[in-house]
Amino acid sequence: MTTQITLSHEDDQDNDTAVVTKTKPKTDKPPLYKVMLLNDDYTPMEFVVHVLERFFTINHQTSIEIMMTVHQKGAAVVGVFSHDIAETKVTQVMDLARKHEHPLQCTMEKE
Ligand code: TYC
Repeated sequence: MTTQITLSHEDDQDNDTAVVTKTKPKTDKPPLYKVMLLNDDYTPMEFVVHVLERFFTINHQTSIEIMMTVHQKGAAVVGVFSHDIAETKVTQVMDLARKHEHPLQCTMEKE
């Protein structure tokens, strides 16, 4: 992104019109995405715990707690990642759920 600045009359020594072009440093951080698990009535609790341990590297006790939060509240954020990593996690969860014929839903959303 560039910004053009037209100098005011006082700054313009030769009473000409000067244009300065600045280049903005590219420091914008990449956006992050929340990955969420949604509750349903059929996916076994043990399967959800397994998914959290396997794809999100969450320990057994914490996985049980997160699974119970989803079960009771309807949804929970299970991790925050770059766009590509979040997309991979969602695909991994959805593929395994489909393979086991569970209706588990995993979604991502910009933070
Ligand atoms: N509600 C499910 C049950 O009672 C368990 C469950 C938890 C399902 C979390 C999905 O993301 C989920 N078997």
